Amino acid sequence: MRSKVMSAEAAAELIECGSAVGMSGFTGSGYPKAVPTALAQRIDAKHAAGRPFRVKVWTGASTGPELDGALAKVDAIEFRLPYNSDPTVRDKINRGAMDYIDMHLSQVAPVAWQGFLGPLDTAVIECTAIKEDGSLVPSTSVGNNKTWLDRARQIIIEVNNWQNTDLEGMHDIYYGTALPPNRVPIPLTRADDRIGQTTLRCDPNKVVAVVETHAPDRNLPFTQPDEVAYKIAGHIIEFLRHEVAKGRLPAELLPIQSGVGNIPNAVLTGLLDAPFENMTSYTEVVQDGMLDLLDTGKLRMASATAFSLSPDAAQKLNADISRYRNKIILRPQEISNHPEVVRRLGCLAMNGLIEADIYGNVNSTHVMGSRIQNGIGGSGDFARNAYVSIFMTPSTAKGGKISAIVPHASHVDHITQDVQVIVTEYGLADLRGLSPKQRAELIINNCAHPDYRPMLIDYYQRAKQHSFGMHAPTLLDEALSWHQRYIDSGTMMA
Ligand code: 0RQ
Repeated sequence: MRSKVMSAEAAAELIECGSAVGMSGFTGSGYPKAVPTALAQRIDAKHAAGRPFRVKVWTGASTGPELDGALAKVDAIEFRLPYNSDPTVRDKINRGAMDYIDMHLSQVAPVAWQGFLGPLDTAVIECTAIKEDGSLVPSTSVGNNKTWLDRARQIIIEVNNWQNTDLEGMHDIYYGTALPPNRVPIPLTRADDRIGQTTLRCDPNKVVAVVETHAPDRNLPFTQPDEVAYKIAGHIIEFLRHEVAKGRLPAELLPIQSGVGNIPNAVLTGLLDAPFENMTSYTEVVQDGMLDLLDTGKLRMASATAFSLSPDAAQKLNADISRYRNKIILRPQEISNHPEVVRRLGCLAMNGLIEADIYGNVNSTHVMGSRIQNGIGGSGDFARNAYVSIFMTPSTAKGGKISAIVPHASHVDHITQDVQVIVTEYGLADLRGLSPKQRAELIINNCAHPDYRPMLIDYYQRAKQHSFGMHAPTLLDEALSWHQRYIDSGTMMA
C-alpha cells in the first residue's frame, strides 16, 4: 500500500472521462475531500482546452462542497445518484443540465449489484486507517462503501487523519446480502444487534492509489430550532405520550427514525424532557440532538449509517469517542434503511415534507411538481415500513406564499397508505383507520394554516358536489390550480 501513496492530483489522473465513480459519503460526512477537488481542477483544465470530460457520480447520499460542489461548478458531472443537497448540483438538475436519479437509499446497493446501472469503474473511499490485512476502518459514514469497494474495477483510498482512529469498532459491516434467489433473512432483531465485522473488505490488487488527507467533514453549524419547530415537536411528543398511555406503544417507545433538519432536531430536544427512558434509535443519521439524548442516558443506543453533526458536536464526539463507541453503530445504508428490518423493529418514522394534500399524499421532493429539492432519501424506506409513519412540516413556506397543505399534491413520494400522521405547528392529524374524506376533514382542520383553511374548505365542499367519484373527491381542472397560481403570480393565495 505504501508504494501506492501519491498526491490527489496524481490519483485524479487515474479517473477516465465518461467513467462511473462511486464515492463514499453520506449527509456531509465520510466523503473523499482531496481527489474530487483535484478531479474538478483536471476537468476544468480539459474544458478550458476545449476537450469534453464528465463523469457519473454515485454516492451514499449528500456529500460536501469539495465533492459535489467542486465537480458541479466545473460542469464535471453528467449523471448523479441517489440524494443531493448541494445547491449547484440542484441548479444543474433543475436546468436540465445534469441527469439525476432519485432513489430509495436502501435500494442503491442492490440495484448496483443487479447491474443495470452499468459497471462501476472507480471507487473513491475515505477511511480512517488501512489495516495490515488490507481491510479499511471506515470514517464517519458507511453509506454504500462496501458495495463500491466490491463492485469497482479500481479503488482509490483517501486516508483522512483528521478523523479519529478510535472510530474503529463502531461500525458493523454485514456481508450476508445476496441477490435473489439466494437472499436470506437479515439476522437483526434488535436495534443494537451486531451482525457483521468492524472493517470493510478491500482487495489490495484493485487499489491504484492511496491519498493522505487531513480535513474535517462538512459539519455545518447548527441553527437553533425556531418556535414553529418547537410547536411541531410538542405535538409529536404529546402524541407519543398518548400512544404509551393507550398501551399502543411501550414505555421506552420503539426505535426512533428521525430525518435531518431543524424540526427533527427539535423533536429530539423535546425528547430530553419527555418521560421516556431507555429509548433506542434505528435511523440513517446521528445528529446533534441524538448525542444529547445519549449523554443523558435517555437514549440507550443509536444505529445509523452516518453522522451529521455541527462542529461543536463533532468535537464532543471526538473528545469522548470511546464512550460513544459502545452506544453507536454505523452500518451500510442498505441495512440501516432495510425495509425488512424497519418493519421487524417497528420504527417510529419522523420525516419532513414539502407538501401534503388533503388526503394525505406526501410530496417530499419536487417543488411545484417539477423542481427537485433534495431527493426522497430514506423517507420511503422508513415511512412504508414504519410502525407509525409521521410527516411534519411548517404549515406554509416562502413567508406564507405557499401552503404546505394543498388540494392535490403536485408530485407524490408517499401515498396515503404510507402516511399515518401529519403534523404542522397548528396541530396533528392522526389519520390511522380513517377513510379519505375523514382524513381530508382532519388535515384541513388540524394542520392547514388559518389563512389557507377557508380556501381548502371551499375547494373540498365543491369537490364533494361535483367530483367524478366520491371516494376521494377531486376537481381535476382545479386540483393543481394553486401551484399554477404560485408560478404565475408568486403566491398560492387567491
Ligand atoms: O428552501 O431554503 O430555499 O427557502 O424547501 O425546507 O422548511 O427548511 O425544511 O430542511 O426540513 O426540508 C422535505 C426538503 C424539508 C426535507 C424537506 C423549501 C423551503 C426551503 C427546505 P429555501 P425547510 P427541511 C431521512 C429523511 C426528503 C428526504 C427525507 C427532505 C427548503 O425533509 O429533503 O425525508 N426530505 N429524508 O423554502 C416550495 C413548498 C416547500 C418549499 C419547503 N411547499 N414549496 N418550497 N420548501 N416546503 C434522512 C435522510 O434522508 C438524510
